[in-house]
Amino acid sequence: MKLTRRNWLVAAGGFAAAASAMPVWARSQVIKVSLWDKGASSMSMLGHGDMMGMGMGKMGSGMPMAPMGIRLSSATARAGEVTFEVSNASTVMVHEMVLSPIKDAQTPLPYVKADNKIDEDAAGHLGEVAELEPGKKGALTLSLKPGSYILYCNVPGHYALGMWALLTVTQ
Ligand SMILES: [Cu+2]
Repeated sequence: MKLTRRNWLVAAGGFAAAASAMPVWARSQVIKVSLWDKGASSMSMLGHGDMMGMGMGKMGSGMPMAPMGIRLSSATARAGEVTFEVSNASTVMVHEMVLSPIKDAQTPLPYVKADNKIDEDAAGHLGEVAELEPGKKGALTLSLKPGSYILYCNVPGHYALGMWALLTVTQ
């Protein structure tokens, strides 16, 4: 298009309208991640994670029984830059968020039973917001390809007690 003064104004006007109609996250998407637990009572369940069996492919996170979990503002994102704004909603416990790719929601993640945690290196560690004190926040920005991902807390015992959530990234 030849930019005469008149159609330049039209183009600029159109751009301004499109830009104002476009949500802020259109370029860099933001997913809010809340790391939660049921307070002091959930601490008594630590060490029983294996018995509880709330890891992926077993019982879903967010089940009423789970004493802790990860809540996402969106379980899907478009491929590209994604910013995870992570807040530890706990009043008593340190939590963190680690991101790994997964094949599907049934294949178990590599788990180190002795440590009661995921083998992050074997799972494929894409990034993390490590060990947030209660009430603290952190952020992580990654460029994600289409596929399935899992976000989990790898503080010993927490994954098995339900601290994980799935994220699907689409084209
Ligand atoms: Cu945790």
